[in-house]
Amino acid sequence: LPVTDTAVKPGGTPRHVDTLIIGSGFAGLGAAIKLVQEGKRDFVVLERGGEVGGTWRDNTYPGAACDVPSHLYSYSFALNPNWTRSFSKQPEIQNYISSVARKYNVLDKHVFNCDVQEARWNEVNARWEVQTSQGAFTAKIVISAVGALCEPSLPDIKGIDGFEGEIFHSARWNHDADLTGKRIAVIGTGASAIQIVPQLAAKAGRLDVYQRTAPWVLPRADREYTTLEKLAFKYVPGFQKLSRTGIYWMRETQVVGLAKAPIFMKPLQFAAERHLRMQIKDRDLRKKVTPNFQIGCKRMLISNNYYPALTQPNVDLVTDGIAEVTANCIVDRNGATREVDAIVVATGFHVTDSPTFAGIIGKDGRSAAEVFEASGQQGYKGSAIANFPNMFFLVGPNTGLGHTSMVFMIESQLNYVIDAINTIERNGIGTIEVRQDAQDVYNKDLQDKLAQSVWNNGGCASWYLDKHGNNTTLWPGFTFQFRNATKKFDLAAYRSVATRDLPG
Ligand code: N01
Repeated sequence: LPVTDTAVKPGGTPRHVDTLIIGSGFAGLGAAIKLVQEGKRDFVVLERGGEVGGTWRDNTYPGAACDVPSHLYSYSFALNPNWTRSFSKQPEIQNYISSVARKYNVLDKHVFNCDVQEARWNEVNARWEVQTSQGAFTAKIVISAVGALCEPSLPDIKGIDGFEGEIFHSARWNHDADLTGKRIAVIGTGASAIQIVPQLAAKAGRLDVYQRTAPWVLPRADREYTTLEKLAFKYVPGFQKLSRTGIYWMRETQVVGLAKAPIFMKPLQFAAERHLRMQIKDRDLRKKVTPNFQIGCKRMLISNNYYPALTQPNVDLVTDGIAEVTANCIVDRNGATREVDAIVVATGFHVTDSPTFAGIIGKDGRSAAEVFEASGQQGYKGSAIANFPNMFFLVGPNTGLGHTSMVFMIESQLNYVIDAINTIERNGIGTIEVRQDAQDVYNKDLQDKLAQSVWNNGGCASWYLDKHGNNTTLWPGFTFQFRNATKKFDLAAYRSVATRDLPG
């Protein structure tokens, strides 16, 4: 993709835009498209990578694929009749996102390889001042669309920095490293790791999988679409929408069990237990991979080849914990030492403690990191946060999901944020900020609901919870309830100042 906007130079006069979008994954790209559709052209998208795609651009590890069916995991306004299989692989999803960016003609609004270092609210000028690796910008409105799963979390293990072999995070795969025949360790057994392990098992001389917590794994109903289905998706009116609606409701039924009544999760637990029994015959190994928490508490994983990979003669599941890494070995807590040539760190992301929070400085000079430290990561409808005027968040606090498509949530937020921007324009508003009391009431309700959920009570530690044990990431209801809540921008929940009344 071309870098089409190089108008900004370090040290030059800041470039001013009405709206500045940070990030161009599903959320930021969607915002750009919606702004254009509303006839708004005075905006820019700052993207630290070299192309659109966000997490789907970054996660190129072998086996990377989505665990939500593609016909649902796509924009409602850009359905893709050409998906080749039920659960698409990363290259196909990345191609889809790139093709949407081209089709809707928004690439010339992007500044690629542009790392946003700081966004600071200037109260006097009622502007955001944004410092980037490609110079300074100012904007009336900022839309933060950086995503929740974008900052790799590296394990704090003694000696790991001194490891002399190949070492990289799952989201920063080193494709130049030839791992064929090598002794490899994978740290972690989350959604990324269970896709990587079967691929590495097929090529490694020896593969050690370091498991801290055994995940629940369900069968993956993945298959290539038949020619007939492909034709139907393309040519039979309504077929694709029908399929999308079917998937939506099938997934949505899980909410009852996840958010309210764990008894409804029992059928899924039986399915997972059966899957384990069928795929692993060795009793000791089976015991090691049997989870010790309620299904759904952590992200439920789906795979048909993870358990079989663990049974391969060249694969060992290590559950003794890691005490230390040396120049060429991993030492477990029992003192056993395993030599390795490469370590794949599949240890997830900084979600509730993202380093990006430190670079957003709000109204009273406090950063988002400081605000969240004091009161937890709270927002209003996941889209606005008190203390951060004229800033909207996509995939903000409590908009995450453990069961279905994030694209649905993103599109709900897009409705809300675009309606907010139109409201600001229509009413001649200069600054707008969600009222603290509205945010507090909203969060009290969320937390009351989350208190009944399996995510909070299921006996696990997960990235859904922050360091205080609060669930600041997940939406606790049906996604159509979030869609309803974000249908219209509710100005009454905000405090605003008209442009004509601003001091400047
Ligand atoms: O990360 P994770 P992920 N020492 O945080 C372990 C989405 N996603 O990249 O469970 C040893 O889930 C940690 O152990 P524990 C999806 O939403 C989707 O896999 O904390 N181990 C865990 O096993 C997903 O939830 C798809 O005890 C350590 C693993 O590392 C999210 O991304 C594919 C450790 C981290 O798992 C993140 O998934 C991929 C340490 N110090 C990702 N620190 C699909 O759609 C952590 N661990 C298919």
